Amino acid sequence: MKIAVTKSRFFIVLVLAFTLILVMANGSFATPKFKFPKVIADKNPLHILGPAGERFTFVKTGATTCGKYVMAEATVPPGGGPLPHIHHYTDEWFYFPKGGLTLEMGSNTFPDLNVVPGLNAPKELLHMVKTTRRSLFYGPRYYVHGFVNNTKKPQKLVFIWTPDDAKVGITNYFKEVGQPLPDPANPPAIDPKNKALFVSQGTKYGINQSSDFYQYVNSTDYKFPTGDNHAKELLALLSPDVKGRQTKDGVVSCK
Ligand SMILES: [Cu+2]
Repeated sequence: MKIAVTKSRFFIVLVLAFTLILVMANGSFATPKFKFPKVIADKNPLHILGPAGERFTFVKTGATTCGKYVMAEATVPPGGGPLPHIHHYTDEWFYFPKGGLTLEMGSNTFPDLNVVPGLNAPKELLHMVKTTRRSLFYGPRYYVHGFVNNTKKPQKLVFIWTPDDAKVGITNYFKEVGQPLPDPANPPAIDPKNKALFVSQGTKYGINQSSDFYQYVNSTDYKFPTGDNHAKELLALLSPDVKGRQTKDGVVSCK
């Protein structure tokens, strides 16, 4: 009997070790595929070229979601993506329809806008993951995070930030630091002036934005934490814009 128990324990340990090896070799954790709901876009959505190269289409903003969230679809060119940064006022979801992008996330929180890793706090170890098709990730406020397109072709990404306050929301941040994008298929070259604004204007919107990859970071690994992606909360947040509660002009009545 004792031998049988010992054998089964040994077998469980063997399976766990084998799974861990597979996960580490692959460099990414398998995430359940997320079915992104069809959100009814605002009419004449705002197009902005982000200083990190993202071609944003702001499908919804705080102006039409009662300040609850902003949703942007983005195309990220090869090499594009923001350097590590921290949000203090907003939580963020990242949805990767085709995968392809590499997401980065630290494990410690930095709840004070004036306490910055590498400046007056220890630098962060950043965990990376090569995202897969239809994966959804949640990035709560106060964590160092970023992403990069390490592939040779443009990659898609959908962002949701919550809330989107009229004064300090993400929409206004990108309006101030980005460039107008009249034709998303033909983006202009990124102006260094906008890259500088991206960093210098961040704190006004509750964002610490680094200007160098290793400014907040001391090292990286591929041990991305398998946390809750808060899919249920995201679906609840988006639901007023999925189930047809809009008025004719697409604006939800905000009471
Ligand atoms: Cu972010």
